[in-house]
Amino acid sequence: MDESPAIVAISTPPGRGAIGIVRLSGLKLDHVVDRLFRPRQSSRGGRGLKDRRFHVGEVLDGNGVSIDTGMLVWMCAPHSYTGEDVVELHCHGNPRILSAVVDAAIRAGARAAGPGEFTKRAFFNGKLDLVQAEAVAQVINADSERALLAARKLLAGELSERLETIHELILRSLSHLEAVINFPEDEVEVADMARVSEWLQDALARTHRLVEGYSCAARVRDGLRVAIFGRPNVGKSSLLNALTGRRRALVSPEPGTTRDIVESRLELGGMTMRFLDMAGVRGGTAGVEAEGIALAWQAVKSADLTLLVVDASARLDAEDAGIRTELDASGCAYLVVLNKCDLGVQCEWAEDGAHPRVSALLGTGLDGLKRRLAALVEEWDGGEGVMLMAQWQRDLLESVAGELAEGLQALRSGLSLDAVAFNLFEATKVLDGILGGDAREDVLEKVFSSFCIGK
Ligand SMILES: Nc1nc2c(ncn2[C@@H]2O[C@H](COP(=O)(O)OP(=O)(O)OP(=O)(O)O)[C@@H](O)[C@H]2O)c(=O)[nH]1
Ligand SMILES: [Mg+2]
Repeated sequence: MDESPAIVAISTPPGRGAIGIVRLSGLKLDHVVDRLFRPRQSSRGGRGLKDRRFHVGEVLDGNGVSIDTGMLVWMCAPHSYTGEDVVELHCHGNPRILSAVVDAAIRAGARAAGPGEFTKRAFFNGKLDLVQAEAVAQVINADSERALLAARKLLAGELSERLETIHELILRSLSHLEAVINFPEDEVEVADMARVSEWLQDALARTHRLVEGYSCAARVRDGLRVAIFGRPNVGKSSLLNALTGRRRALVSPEPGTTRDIVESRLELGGMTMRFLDMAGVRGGTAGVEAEGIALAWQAVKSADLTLLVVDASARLDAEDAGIRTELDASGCAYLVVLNKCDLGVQCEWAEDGAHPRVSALLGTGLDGLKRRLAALVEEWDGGEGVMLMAQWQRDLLESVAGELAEGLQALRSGLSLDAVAFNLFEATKVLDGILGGDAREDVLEKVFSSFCIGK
């Protein structure tokens, strides 16, 4: 990015705060800073602004008039986030002040930054690879403890390292193959080809592990979908409200109250749970209620877990049993929750003592239910090895796996080594694309368009 002009953006969130930060990046920022900032005499010390030090002074409008008293820190190229000169102006966190500073910077020759443009420059200047650039957005957007941890692993380069290991195994195989292709007269040991095959199998297994971890990663990032399901009037909406501590869904003694799906979130066991309340299921319905029931079944089938709520104060209803049979048949993971226990427990399912007993009305038993749910999180999390991939990364890795499998197949069936080498070469190209060595415009667009301005 030779002729990249200086860019400027507000880097703190919209609204008021104790401080607000305006950030600039450019190849040389001296001329912009001269017009934007006048250090206090004492802070100038006769030696000008120093690299990586805070300086107190007046933030100027570009014509020498003060907008605010604030602080400036200057990070000289190349040791900065973007690899260019980076300057941060820390002002009072009033949106008027901050936008006046941005205007002043623009008058002094900078231009307004687009979404993710600082990180894009960091990427182009080799400060981060594309996987890490994507991770920056994930770190900012993570909304649970586990999502944040996973995003930080990406930013620290754990996924990049794994991809590089795969890349390395393929390159090693390729260079072996090329040697054989170019010097066929040198007797090649059969053992050599066996080693190539081992490397490729290792690469394929590693790729598969990453691809398979995607669904866990998506759950860690987006939250678990937990459907609250059951007959009408058993207290599903009451349970949604009680669990999440918000009055999100309407509650009434009238069966058939809820029709649409209502979502409310809560972090449990470090993971976001997206509780979904829905219409109660019963036979003989028509119209909007029947539509609501169809929606509910759909949601249950795509949920990670279902809470099958029953009214424990009454004998079991044939409809409860019917719903449970259907859940069993469809292979959905579910947990029976006995509600309305404050009215006494009559329900046959309570006899084995295995199911959580709650009263959504009084709030009793909810801690126990939350502990059960939090314990389940470990099952969904996928453990240490799971990498928080974006879908486009997963898709590209699938094509790496495809090329590797084809290459291995060709090697085993004794096809020409050129054919094998071709597959391996394709696989390395795709891996380069993921890491950004050979990034396509559409991939860059995907990564950086999800950023906020100022990052
Ligand atoms: N005693 C008692 N009443 C409850 C409890 N939970 C819910 N209720 C009452 O049961 C009635 C139905 O509650 P809702 O939460 O609307 O039930 P629902 O399952 O969402 O019903 P639909 O939306 O019609 O399917 C309301 O009158 C609630 O106050 C509970 O734990 N104990
Ligand atoms: Mg309801």
